[in-house]
Amino acid sequence: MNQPLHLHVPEPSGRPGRHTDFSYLRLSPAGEVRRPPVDARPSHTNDLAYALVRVLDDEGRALGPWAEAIDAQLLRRGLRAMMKTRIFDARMLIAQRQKKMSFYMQCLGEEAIAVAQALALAPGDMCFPTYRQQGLLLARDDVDMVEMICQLLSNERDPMKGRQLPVMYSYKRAGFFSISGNLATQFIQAVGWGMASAIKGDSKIASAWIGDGATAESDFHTALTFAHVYRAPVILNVVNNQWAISAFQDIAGGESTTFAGRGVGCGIASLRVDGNDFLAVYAASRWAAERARSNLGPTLIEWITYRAGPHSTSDDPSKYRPADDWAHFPLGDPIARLKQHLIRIGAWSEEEHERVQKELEAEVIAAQKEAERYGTLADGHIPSAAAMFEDVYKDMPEHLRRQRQELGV
Ligand SMILES: Cc1ncc(C[n+]2csc(CCOP(=O)(O)OP(=O)(O)O)c2C)c(N)n1
Ligand SMILES: [Mg+2]
Repeated sequence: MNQPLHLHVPEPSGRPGRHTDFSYLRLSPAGEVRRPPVDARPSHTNDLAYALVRVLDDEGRALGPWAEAIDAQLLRRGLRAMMKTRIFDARMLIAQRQKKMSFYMQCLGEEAIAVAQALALAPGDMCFPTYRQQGLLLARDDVDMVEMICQLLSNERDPMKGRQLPVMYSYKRAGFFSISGNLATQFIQAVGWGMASAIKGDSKIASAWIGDGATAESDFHTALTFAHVYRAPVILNVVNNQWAISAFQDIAGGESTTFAGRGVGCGIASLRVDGNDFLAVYAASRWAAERARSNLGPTLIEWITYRAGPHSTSDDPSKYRPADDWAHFPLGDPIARLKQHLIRIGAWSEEEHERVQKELEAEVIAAQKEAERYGTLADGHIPSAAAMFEDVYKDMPEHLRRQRQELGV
């Protein structure tokens, strides 16, 4: 008899009390990976889907063909925005623990991905983010932090009127499409939006966001087919932060291949990039944006990063991975790495870092104080129940009017 068949079930090397062997990441040295011309054929990016585009080395030097001449002022803006995002997350996490809001999700360790891409896109472009791209909003100066916190607190000034989970923002004017809790829908929506932009003869592009785990949804694959066939003007971001709640990225199909490889397989130009390297994120985003804007079609970018915090305030990662895993993650901390680079080129200092940290903490605290004046979940100042009947139809139909009366609101 032949030997009995068995299935392979991927298992992470690290578990609570056992260190992760990060050699599975397959890193390339900084500066080593080539930069193809912006009009490269998708099949000519095959090697880039399995290597790792990196610019910053461990000493903070910018190396290789992806190291662009970037104005130091822009990099300082990027560092500030990442610091602000981290401070914002830390304060909101505490507010959730104080029961002022029902739920919160941090992007700790992943700040560079949203912030650098926000700086690489143009006004009018539309992002279809997940719940971990708050950096897209916090990198801008036209989104009021007070309003963002009101949404988190589900208070009387919540622009979503309590109809969305906290963190599920919506800012059309800032190119930030309403967040869907249904994973992977972002990809098909962004490809559709990009196709519509092309059908209208517009010049705006779309940017789609998805996590490693959510790529296992069929929407991901459908979006890749449409994007490839019609050469939709879209950036397809796959944020591989190694975890999908408690499921390791191998379970979604990251073992012995890459998520970027899926793109090349579908005829889409694809890059695998160090997501904790601000300069690499900025350069790769610009490359992809230029392709999209020049009718050269979509680009899939897999960002390698690490979800340093819990999945959400409802999660306890110490149950399924080593508690100190992030400290051993070989791509480090995006804020520390950009700070080191800026100090190295004489555009930042330890003193300035400390001063900006204090300034931003004061800014976030002031915004939180003001937002709390309009109520928190703890003090019951939540939107009126009457609001759930509004905005459903242009004119309220009779049956809803009756139901509202029955509720007495
Ligand atoms: C279609 C769908 N399935 C399952 C869930 C529940 N869920 C919410 S977040 C999550 C994990 C997502 O992991 P990943 O895509 O890697 O993104 P990350 O949270 O790591 O940023 C799951 C399973 C959901 N919201 N939608
Ligand atoms: Mg993930």
